[in-house]
Amino acid sequence: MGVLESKVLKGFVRVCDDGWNQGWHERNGGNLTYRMTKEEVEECKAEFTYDKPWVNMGVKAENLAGEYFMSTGTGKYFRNMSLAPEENICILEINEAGDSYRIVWGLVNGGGPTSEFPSHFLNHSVKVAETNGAARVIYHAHPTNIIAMTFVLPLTDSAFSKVLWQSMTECPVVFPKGVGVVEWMIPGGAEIALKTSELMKKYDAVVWAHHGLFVMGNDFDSAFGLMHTVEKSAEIYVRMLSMGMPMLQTIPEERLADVAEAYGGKLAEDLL
Ligand code: 2HA
Ligand code: ZN
Repeated sequence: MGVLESKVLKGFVRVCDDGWNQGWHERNGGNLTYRMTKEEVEECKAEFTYDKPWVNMGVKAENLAGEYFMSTGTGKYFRNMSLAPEENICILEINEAGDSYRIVWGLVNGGGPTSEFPSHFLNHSVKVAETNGAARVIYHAHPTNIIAMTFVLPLTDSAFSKVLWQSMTECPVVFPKGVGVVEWMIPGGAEIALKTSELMKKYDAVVWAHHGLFVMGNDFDSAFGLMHTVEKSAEIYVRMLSMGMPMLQTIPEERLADVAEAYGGKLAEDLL
């Protein structure tokens, strides 16, 4: 079976289509990376070529040496992914030092992986260590309401976590650890990558002020679901503020931990 017929590519492209349909990916906004399993690499390997040059990433993660990643291409549009995956997506091999990649499949008309690959790569490294290898997906999108919130709330982990937990009852269950917040920074480089990966040691979702959201997941469903849940909660909060009526009631702060606990989770109460 070839890459285009593989289940993993279909799952990858489905996230891109779903994100586009949610309105989170204007123009070339957003990016997605997936760390392939050994079995998936074996399944696709017949189509890999090893003649492209190694590219140094400016960041290093020894625990990702020799891994293979599927990545959206830099400058590519999410709305086009499903039309021509081989033009818009690539598979990368990481070298033995864990500091360079080479393209082994895809991007047939040229190009490279997402400009945010350094951020994705360091976040993968943090999450692989934390989850003992279970974590596979890093997803970045530009959801409208979470971005809007970064103009009116203090840019702190506690302010965002509390508002998001209180705006929809599912939230303390879905992300009991809360969310991290990175102040406005220039996207695409090592600096924002390091800052984000520091926060990813504590959280599975990190807000980039005036830009978007980064999430991790063990699989496509959990990464997409986390993005969707955070943005849905942000949307409810923004709509509530937009009604021009005073807030009469909300989920009691002192009960947030009980919601998480009812579903087996533990709320990061230090954020309250
Ligand atoms: O891929 O979203 O953060 C474009 C971006 C950069
Ligand atoms: Zn972005």
